Amino acid sequence: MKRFDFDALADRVRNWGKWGPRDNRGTLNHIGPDVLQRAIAAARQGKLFSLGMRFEKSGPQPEHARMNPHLYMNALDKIINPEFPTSRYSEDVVHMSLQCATQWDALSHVHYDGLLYNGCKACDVLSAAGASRLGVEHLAAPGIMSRGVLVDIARLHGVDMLPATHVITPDELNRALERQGTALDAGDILLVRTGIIRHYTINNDRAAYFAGNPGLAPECAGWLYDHSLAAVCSDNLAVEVLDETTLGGDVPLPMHMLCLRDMGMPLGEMFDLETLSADCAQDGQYTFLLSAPPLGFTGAVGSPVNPQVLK
Ligand code: UVW
Repeated sequence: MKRFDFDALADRVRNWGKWGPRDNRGTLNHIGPDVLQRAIAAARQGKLFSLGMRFEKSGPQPEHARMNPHLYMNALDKIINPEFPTSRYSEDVVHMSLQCATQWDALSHVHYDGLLYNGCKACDVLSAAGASRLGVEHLAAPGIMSRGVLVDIARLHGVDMLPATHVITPDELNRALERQGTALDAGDILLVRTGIIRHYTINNDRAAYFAGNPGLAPECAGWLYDHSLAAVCSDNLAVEVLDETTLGGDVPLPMHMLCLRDMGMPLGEMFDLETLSADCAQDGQYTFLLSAPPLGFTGAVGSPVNPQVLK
């Protein structure tokens, strides 16, 4: 994206100061009691779904990328009390990149021109010990819960999976919602389905999952802002399209910058929307209660999550 166009859009969507100078939650502030009541009302059938990948050694990250989870037992079959030797316990440890599979990006994840969301100076906030502002712990409490809305772009085009080069426009988001008969409200969390996760979850092909991704065009940041959404998630790696224009333009990863840094909108990535998509197509209900609290790692710039949907 050209820096000139980018700057105009960034100015338009910037939410700095809107929820106070010490705010760490950005657009999640759109989720108030009314929004939560509406979210609860969307759970009416008693159908439960997980949108989380498994966290395991054979996870989605290819070699030389982020670290897939490595789990080992640090206490194995241990006796609790020698007087009762048949009562035992085990414990485990995991080494992993916090952003290796289904995850949230916190508002401290990216920045440009030396500033993070709300005008926080990167040099003051970021250190090897973590982020002193805008860390994921602020998303973990009181959590991330709202009405979720699936917008199924793959189904709009009648395919299981969009091609890696597909750039989703605001017009396509509108057309998919219209086709589904779904209306958005302020505070909703949008789940954008591209189907690209099937490369990993169904075809077991990590390389294809990581070889370019369909996703949102940078212009969609303005659309998300205009709808006062609380967050946006997708089944792809980065919510935004990953191609030479977004990785190599004047502003690399423009949606990340516009959403996280300017708007203060958390990004949810690698959400597995396949089972949910099939169910929504079958019953015509594309709205639901979504609960997706990250783990409260203090100072972390992202977190694993097991998002849950209740219809
Ligand atoms: C990418 O992998 C590009 O996105 P993120 O850093 O948000 O995971």
